[in-house]
Amino acid sequence: MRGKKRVVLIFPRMIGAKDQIRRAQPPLGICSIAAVLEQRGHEVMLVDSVLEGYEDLTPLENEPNLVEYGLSDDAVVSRTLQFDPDVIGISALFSSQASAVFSLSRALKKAHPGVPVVFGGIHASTNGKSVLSEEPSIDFVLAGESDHSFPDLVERLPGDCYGTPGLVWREGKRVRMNSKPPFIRDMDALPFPAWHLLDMEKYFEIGMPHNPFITSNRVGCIMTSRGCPERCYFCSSSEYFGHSYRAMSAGRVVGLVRHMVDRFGIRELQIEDDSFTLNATRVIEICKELKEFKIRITLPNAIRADAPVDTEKRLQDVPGHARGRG
Ligand code: B12
Ligand code: SF4
Repeated sequence: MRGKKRVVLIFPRMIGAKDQIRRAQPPLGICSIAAVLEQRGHEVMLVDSVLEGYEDLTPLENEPNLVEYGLSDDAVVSRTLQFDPDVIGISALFSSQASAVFSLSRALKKAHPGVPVVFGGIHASTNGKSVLSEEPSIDFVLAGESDHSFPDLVERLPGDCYGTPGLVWREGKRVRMNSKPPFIRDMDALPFPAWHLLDMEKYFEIGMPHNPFITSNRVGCIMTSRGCPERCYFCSSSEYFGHSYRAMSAGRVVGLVRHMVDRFGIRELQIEDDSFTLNATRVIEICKELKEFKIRITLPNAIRADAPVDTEKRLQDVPGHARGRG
C-alpha cells in the first residue's frame, strides 16, 4: 500500500415523480465500500446527495411529471473542496441517474483537475464502455461488486492500476476492460456498512425509506445476501449479482441488527435482499433471534411470491412482522 488516501464517495441526485413519494435511505453500495476502505486505513467522506439536498427539487426539461432531487453539483463540489480527496468515486444504482452522474463528474473534474474520477454501481457496470466513450470527465469505470476491488484501485492510483479486476479505461481511442472481480463468497467477512459516515438522524427525520408504511421513523435497511438463482426476465439484479446465492450466517445478521439498534436506535428493519427466504433454515434461525429486539420487520423487496410456505408461517411469529410487495 502507498499510504493512507482520502476518498470521497458520492451518491448523486435521483429522479422521482413530481407529486409522489421521494424516497431517501442510506445507499448501501457506497456504505459497504467505505467500510472496507476504513478497515484498510483510508479516510473516507460519504455524500448522499439525496439526503443532503432532499428538499432541493429541479424540474426536468420536457418531463412535466418528473423532478430531480438532491444536492446541486456546486453544493457537492463545495463539500469535496473542503475534504481535498485523492480519489473520487461516484455511484449510481439506477440508469436514470446517469445524466446526474455525468454533470456532477464534469463539475468535479473542473474543481479537482488532477484527481481520478471513478464511476461504479449497476449502471456503470453494465454500460462501462459507452460511459467512457460518452463522458470524458470520467477517468475509470469499475464494474462489479467493488467492496475489495475499489480499495485495491485506490491503493494503486496514481500508479499502474490497469490490472484491477473490473477496470474499464481508455487507451488512445480504444476503451479496454478487465473481467469483473469474482463474486464475494464470504458475506460474513465484510465489515458492517459505514452508516456512521452519514447523518442517520436526517434519514429518520425524513422518514421515507423503501417501504414508506412505517410505524417508527427509525428504520434500518440491510442486505443479508447477494445473488438470486431465479431468472425473472425483467430483472437486472440477478444479472448483476449473479445466480449463485451468497448469504450472511444467521449469527452475522443478528450482530448487524444489534449494531443498528445499539448505535442508531433503530425500531424497524427493512430487508433489501433479492431473495431473503431462499434458505428457510437460515430465515427461521434469524427470526427466532430477532424476537429479542422487539422491532418491526418489513420486506419491501425480499420475498418471491412462491417463497416456502413454512417460512412465511414462521415469519408471522416475529413480533410486528409485516410484508411489503415481494
Ligand atoms: C434499495 C433499492 C432501492 C431503494 C434505493 C435507495 C438507496 N438510496 O439505496 C429505492 C426504494 C429508492 C429503490 C427504488 C427503485 N428501484 Co430499486 N433497488 C434497491 C435494491 C433492492 C437494493 C440496492 C442495494 O442497496 N444494493 C446493495 C449494494 C451493496 O449494492 P450496490 O449498490 O449495487 O453496490 C455494489 C456495486 O454496485 C458497486 N458499487 C456501488 N456504488 C459504487 C461506486 C463506485 C465508485 C464503485 C467503484 C463501485 C460501486 O460496489 C458495491 C458493493 O459491492 C436493488 C436490487 C439489488 N440487488 O441491488 C433494486 C434496484 C436497484 N432497483 C431497481 C428499480 C427498477 C427501482 C425502481 C425503478 C422501482 C420502481 N418501479 O419504482 C425505483 C427507482 C427509484 C428512482 N426514483 O429512480 C432495479 C434497477 C435497474 C436499473 N439498472 O436501473 C434494481 C437493480 C432491482 C431489480 N430487480 O432489477 N430501489
Ligand atoms: S426472484 Fe427477484 S431477484 Fe430473483 S430474478 Fe426474480 S425478480 Fe430478480
